[in-house]
Amino acid sequence: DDGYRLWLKYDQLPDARLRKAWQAQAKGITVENGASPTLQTAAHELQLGLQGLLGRPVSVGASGGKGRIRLQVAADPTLGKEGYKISEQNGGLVVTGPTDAAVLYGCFALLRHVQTGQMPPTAALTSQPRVQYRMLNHWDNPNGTVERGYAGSSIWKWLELPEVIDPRYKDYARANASIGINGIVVNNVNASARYLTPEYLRKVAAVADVMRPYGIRVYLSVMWAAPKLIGGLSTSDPLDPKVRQWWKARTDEIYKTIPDFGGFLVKANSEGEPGPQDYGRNHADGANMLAESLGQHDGIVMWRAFVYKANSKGDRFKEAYEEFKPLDGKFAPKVLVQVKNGPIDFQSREPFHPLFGAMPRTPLVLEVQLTQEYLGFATHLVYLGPLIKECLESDTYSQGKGSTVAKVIDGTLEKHSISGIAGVANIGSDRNWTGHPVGQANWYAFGRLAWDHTLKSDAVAEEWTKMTLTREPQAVNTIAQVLNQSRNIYVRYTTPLGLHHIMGQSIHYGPEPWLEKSARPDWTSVYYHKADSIGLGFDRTAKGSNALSLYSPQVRQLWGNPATCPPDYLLWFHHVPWGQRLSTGNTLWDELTTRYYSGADSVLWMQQQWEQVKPKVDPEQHTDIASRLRIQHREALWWRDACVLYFQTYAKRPIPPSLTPPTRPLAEIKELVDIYQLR
Ligand code: BDP
Repeated sequence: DDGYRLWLKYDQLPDARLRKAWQAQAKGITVENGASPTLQTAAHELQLGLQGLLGRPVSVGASGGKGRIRLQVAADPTLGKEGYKISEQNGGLVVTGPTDAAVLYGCFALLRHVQTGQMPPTAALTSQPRVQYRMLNHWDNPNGTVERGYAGSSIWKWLELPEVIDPRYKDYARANASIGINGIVVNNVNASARYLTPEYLRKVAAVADVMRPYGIRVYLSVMWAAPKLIGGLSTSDPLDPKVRQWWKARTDEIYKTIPDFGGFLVKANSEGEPGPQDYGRNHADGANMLAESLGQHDGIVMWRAFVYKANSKGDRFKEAYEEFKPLDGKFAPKVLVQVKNGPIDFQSREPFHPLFGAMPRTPLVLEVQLTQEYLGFATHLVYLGPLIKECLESDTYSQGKGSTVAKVIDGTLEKHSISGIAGVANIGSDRNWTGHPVGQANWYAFGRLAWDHTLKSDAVAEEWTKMTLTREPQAVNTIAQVLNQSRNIYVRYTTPLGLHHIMGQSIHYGPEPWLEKSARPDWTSVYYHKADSIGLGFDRTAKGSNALSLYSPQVRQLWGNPATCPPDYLLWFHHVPWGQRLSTGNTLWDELTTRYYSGADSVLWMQQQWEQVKPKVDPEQHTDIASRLRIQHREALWWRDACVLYFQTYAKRPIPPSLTPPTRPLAEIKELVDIYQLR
């Protein structure tokens, strides 16, 4: 098994009783209400899946009859626009939904039900998405490279499009539709203006044609300076009438080429990208101009809040908040502001971004990263379900207890009519799509949680495992446990207790806590960990940068006191003396070293668990993951030794006697980093 089929594996159900029960219910598929491309797709997907799972032909047609599954588009106010219902009517199953796409989602849900070994439902199964725009963001470039992509090159073959349609595009669409993703931004946020040229729009349109039957709309990241770069104008000032006119004409052109175009994603005035501030305007001026250019078209603007000024003397943690909070209420109705889960940048654990709950008048999109930029690329096994859930469940207290990030972004807290969530894709041209086979679980979990953020991440892990790796209950259990622990394990051997941003410069791989100089101070490690002879950690209380003041009083109170601050966030907010006793009973130094050691040891535990399931998993997949786990252990030791020895130069304390001190000196490890970074 080379992993290409992802979780859409429809191998025959081993349980004959189950097969029989389903066979009686699924003799054929009847499509009512004509045959739009999406309904046809739904019927075809259901047919494909059922034939595989049940091991016999399933016909598709317009006629009825006993034992056939009926697909039916029917108004149902309880289902929203995209919700589905699978129920029994007159002895047969009916998949209904108010739109074609809803029926498609219902078909995939039905397949999931069968594939995870459940009997035909006795009560109706209904579900509707809690978030409206469920987006994958590709950071893919015209030349086929992928920014922070670790699974080969881009799946989009721009040079060959629009004539050559790689069959992968359709398989990609199927996978996304099966988990409810309904929008894709095809290009990098560090955008090339090229995508707005007629030549490229034709290419993007060809991709959109493949996505459309699967209910997926295509979006573009835009380069702010496009009017200058490709429009021949002398400015990109959003308030300049010529610039406005240029965008309006461009947008109309886009909709002529792609009638269901979704809209724009914008990174502006961030990390050197141009933006409205270059002309003395603000983010709202820029976003509103683009929203205006969309006119009557059914499109949106997602404006990113990932900004931090060059040469800032402050704390990077606060910068997006300081720039965006004052703009709350100033954005046009079609604008959503897209905010990363945490205030710095996709670290292995971050407190939730203080903008959540702080911009009640603006719909906020939660952006999470599936590509593991700071989480071991495609080498380390890290299941991100728990990370995503941790953010969604964080309580902002913005309207009292229970004002979770989930309720902020699904629009229920502030009663917004539009809502969105975005995952930065981890997909590439590798045969198995994601490099690490478990990367597929992150794509999967994102989609499932985007649809319904109340799902439990461990239940999603189990579901994915059953659909992808094995159906044997004991093995499913073992693998799901590994998945569920994996993120905490990664945090322990890299950045325990709230350490952050101490990784290798630029590449963002491996440890480099000693990094003191970079193009900007907030790209170094020492900026964040602040190790000295007294202790470790970034004081963000009122005595320090006071970033804590950006949160609601309840959050501030909890995190602002080192005694009540959860150990996982401790060094995010406090400079803690090495000898300070923590709630765990250990001193900071002992706790830190113990976590580094137990994290690295836990990778051995993961290896043992993986060995146990060997007879139950495809051999090719098993070997691949086992090999990657060996790298992971070697690199966990690298992180452990690097960090323990480096911080020891400040703490000047012995490694606790229960742990075996590293055998290699710090100097040797520093050289290792140089080799990795090819410096
Ligand atoms: C950082 C990445 C950088 C991205 C940037 C972003 O290092 O490559 O361009 O985020 O999100 O994580 O814009």
